[in-house]
Amino acid sequence: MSNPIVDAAQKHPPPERHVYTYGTAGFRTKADVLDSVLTRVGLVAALRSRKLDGKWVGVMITASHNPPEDNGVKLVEPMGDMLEESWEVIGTEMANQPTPEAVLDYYHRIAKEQNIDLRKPANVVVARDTRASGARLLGCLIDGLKASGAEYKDYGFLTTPQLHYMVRCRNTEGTRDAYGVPTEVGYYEKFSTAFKRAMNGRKPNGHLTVDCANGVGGPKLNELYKYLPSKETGLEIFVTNDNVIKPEALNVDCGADYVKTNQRAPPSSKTGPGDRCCSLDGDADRVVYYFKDEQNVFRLLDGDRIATLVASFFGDLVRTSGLADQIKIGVVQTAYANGAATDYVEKTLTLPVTCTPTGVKYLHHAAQKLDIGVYFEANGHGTAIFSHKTLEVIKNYEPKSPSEAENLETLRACIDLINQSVGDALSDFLLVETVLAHKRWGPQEWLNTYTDLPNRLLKVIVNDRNIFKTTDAERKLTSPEGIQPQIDREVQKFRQGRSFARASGTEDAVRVYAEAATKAEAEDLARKVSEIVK
Ligand code: 16G
Ligand code: ZN
Repeated sequence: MSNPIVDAAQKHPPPERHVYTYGTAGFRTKADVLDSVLTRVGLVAALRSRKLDGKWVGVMITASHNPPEDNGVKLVEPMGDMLEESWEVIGTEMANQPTPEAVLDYYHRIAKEQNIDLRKPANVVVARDTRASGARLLGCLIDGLKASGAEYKDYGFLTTPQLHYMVRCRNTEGTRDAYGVPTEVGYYEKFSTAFKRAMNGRKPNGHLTVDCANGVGGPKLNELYKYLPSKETGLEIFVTNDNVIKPEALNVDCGADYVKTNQRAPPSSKTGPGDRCCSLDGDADRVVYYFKDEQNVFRLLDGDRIATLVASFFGDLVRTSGLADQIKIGVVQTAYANGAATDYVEKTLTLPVTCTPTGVKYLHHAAQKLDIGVYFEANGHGTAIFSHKTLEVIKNYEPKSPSEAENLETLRACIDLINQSVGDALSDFLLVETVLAHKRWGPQEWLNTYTDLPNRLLKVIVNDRNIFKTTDAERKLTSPEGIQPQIDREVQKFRQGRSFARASGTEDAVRVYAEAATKAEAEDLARKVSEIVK
């Protein structure tokens, strides 16, 4: 007798001898080997939703900043968090089941082990970025969802953070924690209204050029911008690289990853000195700023800079609203954060810094432990989140003066302006524009807050990257044995030297980061450490 799950798995068989891993950003690889994975992710999503009593879970089809021929898929928890770690293992095991019958057996095994009642409803929200393979992969996913009897809501094209937003909205609808209206219009209205409130009559100083990586962020920004008419807000945005009709242009010579990795503006950029620019990545969950200075030199304002800017702004707002005794702010970084940024937060802003391993979920979890947690990876992934207690404090506080009242109102508006479910390039750049307008800063004043230590990132191809194990938030290697003492000895020879090596979670390589007092020393240190690792 035929079984719908066996049939679906049969319809989308895996290629031979391919091993899949649910990594830091879900499954991600060449799109043409992902059909079977998508069908099985549909099954896992249904199980996960049933495990959580039918709450909505999300499935996003995207490969972010990867080249156009790649694709990927990741699962989103009911409040918009990344999938719980034990379920990443389930995802991996499901993807690697050899036969349709094994898929069915595994499905039932998980249901049994996890005490999942398969008669319960399952609810899944799905969306995708603009990749050419997206439509086909969506079909594979839906076959899996249907086979497991899940209800699903397909939002079509969304940015990754919009999908996270929809999931959170759907699960909080009608409750005290209602996050918003789970529609695209609801998203635009929420963030544009919050921006206007947060600006409170201020106007941005000059225009902003936004490079959308030729990804889904382009059309979505154009839509959002309709809710922020420049006549009313003073926000003048030039949207560039927003061509999604040509999917082969995605992330090519543009986007946040290009800018951060090459430390230069996209070749198509035509901006002049002092013009503010920012670049999103292919699914709009990352943003970095940059500009050309008076000498026409490219200057990057990366995730570290956004974190310091935002943390300093919240520090001011909390103080000037009269809440400094009740709310503590902290910054969460990874080992890639420039030493000068860490120093600036600790010594100038006098705020505590936590360091976590690479990957949004680690930063997010660490930030959840703080009253206000500002977290950003240097590459531009990040946001700020407010604890439940902090939200209550801010909601209930009675200001003692007109100036406290005004600052409190700005703080309240910022809570709505920030996508609390995940780092969101669109919401992040509106926040940066807000802070710059309040501080009356241009990009040069922002850059002047501290001077980055020269640094170098290298990719080292090794025989087996899995032998590289780290501790101390990836800052030290525990395996292979004997390597860390050699790195330490090298580092000591350099002024302001710091270096670490870690296995990439997304590529078959080890990454080596080094910083030191001068560019030449940073390069030299990175090279020496790479030699040790090889
Ligand atoms: C993934 C992570 C990103 C991290 C990157 C590191 C998410 C959503 N994305 O793209 O945060 O910076 O991996 O890549 O968590 P690596 O391990 O290859 O250096
Ligand atoms: Zn991304």
